[in-house]
Amino acid sequence: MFEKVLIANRGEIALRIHRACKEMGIATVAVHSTADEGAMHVRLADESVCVGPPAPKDSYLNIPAIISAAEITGADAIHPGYGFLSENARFAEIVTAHNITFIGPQAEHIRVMGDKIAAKEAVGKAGIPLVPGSDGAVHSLEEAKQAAAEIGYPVLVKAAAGGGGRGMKVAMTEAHLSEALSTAKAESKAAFGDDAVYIEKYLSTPRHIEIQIIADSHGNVAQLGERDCSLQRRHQKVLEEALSPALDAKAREEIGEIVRKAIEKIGYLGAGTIEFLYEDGAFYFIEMNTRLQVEHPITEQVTNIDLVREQIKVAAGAKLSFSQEDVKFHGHAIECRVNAEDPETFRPSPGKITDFHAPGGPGVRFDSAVYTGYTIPPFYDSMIGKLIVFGDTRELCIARLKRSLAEFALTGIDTTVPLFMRLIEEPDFLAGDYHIHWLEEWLAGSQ
Ligand code: MV4
Repeated sequence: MFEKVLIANRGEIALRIHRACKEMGIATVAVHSTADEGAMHVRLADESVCVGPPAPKDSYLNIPAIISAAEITGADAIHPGYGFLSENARFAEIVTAHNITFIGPQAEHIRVMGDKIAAKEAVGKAGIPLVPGSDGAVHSLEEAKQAAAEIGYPVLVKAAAGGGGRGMKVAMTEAHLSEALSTAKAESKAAFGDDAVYIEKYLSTPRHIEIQIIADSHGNVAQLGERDCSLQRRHQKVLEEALSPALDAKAREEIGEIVRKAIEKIGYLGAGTIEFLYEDGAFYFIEMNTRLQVEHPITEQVTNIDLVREQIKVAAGAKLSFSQEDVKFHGHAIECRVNAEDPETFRPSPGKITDFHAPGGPGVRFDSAVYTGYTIPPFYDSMIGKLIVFGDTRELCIARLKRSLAEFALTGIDTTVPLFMRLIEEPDFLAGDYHIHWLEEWLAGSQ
C-alpha cells in the first residue's frame, strides 16, 4: 500500500481524499495556490507545497510544479480528485513516467473516453446501448444530411471534443441542418481547438441517469447502481438522487449487468461513470467519466461502500474488497450542491464567511472545506459544500433535507440554500417526476 499520497486538488474533494488516506494509514501532501494558503485542505494535510499563483492554469493545472511537489515530498501516488487534471491523459502518463502511481484509470482509457466519437465506438462494441447516430464524424453537409435522414429529425449535432453542452446544436428539420453544423463546428473549434462533429437522434425530455462502476487490476468489476442527475442548470448538476425514482429493480439490474460486462471487456481500471439518457424505458449512452465524481457520496450512502478507499486500493494493485454479489442497495440518498451564489440570479458570491454551523444529526452528511472566518476566493468553482441526506425512504430523505436546510447557518455570503428550500416543496420534485429540462423550465416560470 502507498505510504504517502499527493492530493492534486482543493476544497471539499481534497478533504474527502485526505480522510480516506488517514483511515488507511497513508500520509498526505496538499498542493495549493497562493490564494489557498489558509484553506482547510492545506491545514489538514501532513505536508503542503505551494504550486503557484491563484489562476488554475498556474497552480492546480501546473503539471511540472505538481510533479516536483510529489518528488520533493516523496509521494508514491497522486490522486487528482475531479476537475483540474483528473481527466488529462497526458498528466496520467507523466505521473506514471515519474514512477508515481496515478490514482485513476490507464491514460489510454482517459484519452479514448475524452473523445466522444471514440468513446461511443468503444462502449458500443462492448455492448452498451447507444443513441442512434452517424457512424463516427460527419465531414460535410452532404454526409450530415444523409445521416440525419436515416436517423430521423430532430437531430443533434455534437462536438467530438465536447462536454458541458458546448458545440451542441439541435436541427429540427433538414432546413436547419446547415446552420446547426456550422455553428457546432465553430463553437467546438473555439472551445476545444477541434471542429470534429457527429450527429445523434435528439431526445426531447430524457432523464440523465449514470451508473457508477469500479474495477481492480485482477479482472473484478462491480457496478454500484445509478444516480439520477436530471436536475441541472446550464449543464451544472444541482441536486442528485440515488437510486433513481424512475427505475424499478428489474431495469436497474438489466442495465447494471450490461454495464458491468462492458467494463470488464474494456479492461478498465479504477472508478468510472457511464452516463445515459433515459427516455420511454430505454437507455442511451452519452459519455463516460473516467474520474471520481462530485456526487459519489450518494452512491456511498446507499451501498455502504467507500469509493475513495476502493479507488486507492485498486490503484495500489489490491483487489476490490467486495464482489458484485455483496452490493446491496439500502434506502435512498439525495445530494444538494450548495454554491456561493445568489439563489435567484446565480451570480457568484465570493467573500468572507462570518459565521458558519453545518447541519448534522441522523442521516445527514455535509462534505465541505469551509469554516467560520474563511474567505472564498473568486478564482475557483462556486461549490462550497454538498449536503447529503440518506434514510430508508425517499420521503425520509426529503424530510431530512427540509430540516437540515433550515438548520444550515452561514452568514457573510449568499448561498443557494433558499433555492433548495423552494425546490423540495414542488409537487413534481416530490413525485420524482422530472427530466433534464425540468429545473430550467421551473426557474424560468417561478420568478
Ligand atoms: C443529448 C440530449 C438529447 N439528445 N443527446 C448535454 C451535455 C452533453 N454531455 C450531453 N447533453 C445532451 N445530449 C441527445 N442525443 C440532451 C443533452 C442535454 C442534457 C443532458 C444531460 C443533462 C442535462 C442536459 C441539458 C441539456 C441537454
